[in-house]
Amino acid sequence: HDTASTETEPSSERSGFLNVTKITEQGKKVRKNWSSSWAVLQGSLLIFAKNQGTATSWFGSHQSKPDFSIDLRGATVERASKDKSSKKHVLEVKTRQGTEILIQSDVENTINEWFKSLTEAINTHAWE
Ligand code: I3S
Repeated sequence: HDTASTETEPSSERSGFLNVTKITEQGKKVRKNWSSSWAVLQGSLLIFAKNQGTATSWFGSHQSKPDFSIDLRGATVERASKDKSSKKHVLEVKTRQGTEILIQSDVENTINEWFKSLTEAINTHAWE
């Protein structure tokens, strides 16, 4: 799993820095812990790592390993309601495995673009 063809990548592929926190893990509420993370949307996977790495060298020795990844098959994404966070421009992603995360950026357009890409990825991979 060390190569990714750019030619075949759909338009839902996206990467960038986001603020992220888990709020639920396997159906259990966990304490929020916002951190800035490099996010990569690749197929049905949303991958988070502390530092930036390119999708193609993700697992290379000098690139940081992903902290965690989210399986988007059967997941949902929505704009988070105000009670989920006091921050602006927050998305909530819920997985079929019962993990919920919040992703946030102070740049509204960044979150709008992620919302589009995540929706597209979820729709594309929903029935896998
Ligand atoms: O949903 P909460 O509990 O209001 O989330 C806030 C807390 O996680 C807070 O940390 P403490 O657990 O030390 O109080 C964070 O600093 C805040 O950022 C969290 O709220 P926001 O509204 O920023 O998601």
